Amino acid sequence: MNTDIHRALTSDEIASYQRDGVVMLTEMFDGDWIELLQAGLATNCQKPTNRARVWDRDAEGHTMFWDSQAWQNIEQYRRFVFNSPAAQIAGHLMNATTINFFFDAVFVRSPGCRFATPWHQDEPYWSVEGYDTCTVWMPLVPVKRENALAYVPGSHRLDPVFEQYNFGNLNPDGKTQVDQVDFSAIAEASLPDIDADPESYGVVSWDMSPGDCVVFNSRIIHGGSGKLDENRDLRVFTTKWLGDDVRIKFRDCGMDPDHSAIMTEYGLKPGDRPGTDLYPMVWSRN
Ligand SMILES: O=C(O)CCC(=O)C(=O)O
Repeated sequence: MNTDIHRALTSDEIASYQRDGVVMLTEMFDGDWIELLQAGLATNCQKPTNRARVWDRDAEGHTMFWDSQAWQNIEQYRRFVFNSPAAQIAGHLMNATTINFFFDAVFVRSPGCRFATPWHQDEPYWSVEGYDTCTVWMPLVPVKRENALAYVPGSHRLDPVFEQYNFGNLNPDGKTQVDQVDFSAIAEASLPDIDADPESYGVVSWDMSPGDCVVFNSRIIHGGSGKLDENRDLRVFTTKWLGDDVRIKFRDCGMDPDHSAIMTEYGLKPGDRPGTDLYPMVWSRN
């Protein structure tokens, strides 16, 4: 298994990430990493964490399953977090001195699932704050551009606090203990209506194969994905990474996922640099 970066990032790729807040990188992970993650995901789906839930179940039984922070229980995820090139890729794109791991999340759509993820940013929901946060989004099966996650380039630099979707609403089984957010008291603007005119927002997405990844700044507006043909599923593994300016923040509007309780248990408080075994430092420039 190749633990080194599979190929050097080009200066154009780094510039695209810095300018647009998103870049698609082809052939960054060799087949061994994909097989490892596929095995990990199979275990994860059989033994979900207590955070897991179905986000959507339609009348025909198509589902979208989500889980998060399973890496401590799933050996394959742990190996990926500590040994794969993902942290190094994040470090180079964010021009970081150190990279800490934040958490994993999986998005599993059954064949024919039409569910599209609502447009949103990530970082405003999180129990941390910082510009240098990113996600590595990896499909473990081939995905067509129209079914892959989509992004609004440059939107990571928008200033307003947006009124955003409460993902706690995605819960057809009525599972309790779901993280809730309510941005209404702090929102300065509505989230733009991207679907009304995707072209005018310059929305991008890509055809992707296993081994490719999209890295996106956690403040970029992203959504879509899904709308699958009956013979296509979509299994996505994501990891979230923290660069230099990130600090713990507990938000009055709620957090999703809300790590405030476990952070407190680990002695982390607002203003601290995320660390400890919960958010291990995985890469440093030296
Ligand atoms: O893949 C998806 O549908 C959603 C992914 C997402 O929103 C994320 O990783 O932040």
